Order: sequence, then structure tokens, then C-alpha cells
Amino acid sequence: MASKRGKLIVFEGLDRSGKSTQCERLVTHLRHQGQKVEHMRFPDRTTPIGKMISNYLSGQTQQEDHVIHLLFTANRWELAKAIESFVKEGTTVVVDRYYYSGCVYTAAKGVSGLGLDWCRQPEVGLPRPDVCIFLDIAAEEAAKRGGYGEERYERKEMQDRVRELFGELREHHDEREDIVVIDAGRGVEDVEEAIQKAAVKAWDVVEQSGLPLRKV
Ligand code: Z5A
Ligand code: MG
Repeated sequence: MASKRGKLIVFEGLDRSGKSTQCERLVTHLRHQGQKVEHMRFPDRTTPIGKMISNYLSGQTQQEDHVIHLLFTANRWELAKAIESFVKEGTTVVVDRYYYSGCVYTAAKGVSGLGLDWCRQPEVGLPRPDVCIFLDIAAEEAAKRGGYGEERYERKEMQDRVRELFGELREHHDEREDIVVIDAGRGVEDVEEAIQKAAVKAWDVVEQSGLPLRKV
């Protein structure tokens, strides 16, 4: 019998919704279960492109809006083959932010011509997640977890627009079938339990259907 493939699971959500916290926890949980797991995050600031993105986010450099969008996308394409190989060989890949953030944050700038549809085009062909866990939190709850940081997009107007656009993506675009919304305003353990249940459900669908890893 062919060995089981790994799964591709992505975390998305607004700032301070707990993505990094919950990614770590899921990776640890799956490893304790004996699964092979790779943990990735985007932007991956360690690559040459990632360093350009990091300098842009910290305000050290400027980039034209199309250019920075394509750099974020290129940063994912740099790792696309690696993700496919891991999944194929039976390793599950857990990713902290992915192309959904890519589309929404650029579109939230409100630049003419840079809407969700345009932003999605360069992402087409990337490995498509088996499930995208969307951590949903009210703005007031997220605010209790600390103020905005120093980076470029950490402003209230931008975050409000990001929230609206994530909603649009979840309701009207092809992505909606991949997304599972989790109430992230609860305690860390409660959120973790809900994520584990959603992950198991998604695993079962993949295994019962024998579905190969798809493409965006
Ligand atoms: N961006 C883009 O424009 N295009 C792209 O393609 C991609 C990204 C991929 C940097 O991202 C920016 O890049 C981001 C989007 C843009 N811009 N903004 N704004 P990043 O991923 O590097 O951002 P980050 O620094 O990791 O922050 P974050 O993602 O917003 O935070 P988080 O990971 O969701 O939350 P956390 O670090 O796990 O938790 C935040 C705090 O809350 C922390 O003190 C925790 O201890 C606490 N916490 C966590 N969970 C809970 C619960 N349940 N209760 C109470 N407190 C909690
Ligand atoms: Mg984070």
C-alpha cells in the first residue's frame, strides 16, 4: 500500500489572533503523536527575498506596491517545491500565514488596480492547503493582547480593512472551501482544542478521499 502523504495546514488571521502561538502548539502536539512535521512561516525573513521584505516592513526601505506584493509571493514560491516534497514523503507542513495574507494585506492598501483578484494571480499554482485555520478575534479582544508594534502595516485603519477583506475572501472567493473559522478570543487551551478537532476532521477528509495535494 502506498504510504500516506503529509498534510498542508495553514494558520491565518488578524494581528495578535494567536497564529504563532497556536502553530507552535500544533507542531508540538503532532510531533508528540509521532508525526513528521515541518514548521514554516511567511514571510520567511531568512532568505534574500525575505530580508528585502523584512527591511520594507520595518520601514528601512521603500518598495513600489506591486513590487512588494510580488516579493511576498516570490518568498512563497521559493519554498513551494520544498513543501510539495515534504508532503509527498509523508511529512505534514504547518505554515504561519500564507497567500491569504498575501492577497488581503496588499488589497487593504486601497491602491487602484490592486484588488483581491489581481493580488491572487501570482499565487496561482502554489501548493493549496488541505485546511486553512482562520483565527477570528474581535478588534477589542486583540487590543487587550498589546498595542500595535512598529512595523509598516500595524495601524488601525489598515487592520480594519484587513479584517473586512478577510471576510470577503471567506465568503465570496474560491478560498472559502479551505477555510475553517475558529473563535480565537478564548483561552489558549480552548483555542488549541478547537484547532486539533478541525485538523483531525480535515485529515480524515484527505485520507478517506485519497485526495492529492492540490494547487491554488
Ligand atoms: N504580510 C503581507 O503583507 N503579505 C504576505 O504575503 C504575508 C504577510 C505572508 C508580518 O507578519 C506582516 O507581513 C503582517 C502581514 C504581512 N503585517 N501586519 N500587520 P508576521 O506574521 O511576521 O506578524 P507577527 O509579528 O507574527 O504578528 P502576528 O502574526 O500579528 O501575531 P500572531 O502570530 O497572530 O499572535 P501571537 O504572536 O501568537 O500572539 C500575540 C500575543 O497574544 C502574544 O503575547 C501571545 O502570548 C498572546 N496570546 C496568544 N493567544 C492568546 C490567547 N488565546 N489568549 C490571550 N493571549 C494570547
Ligand atoms: Mg505571528
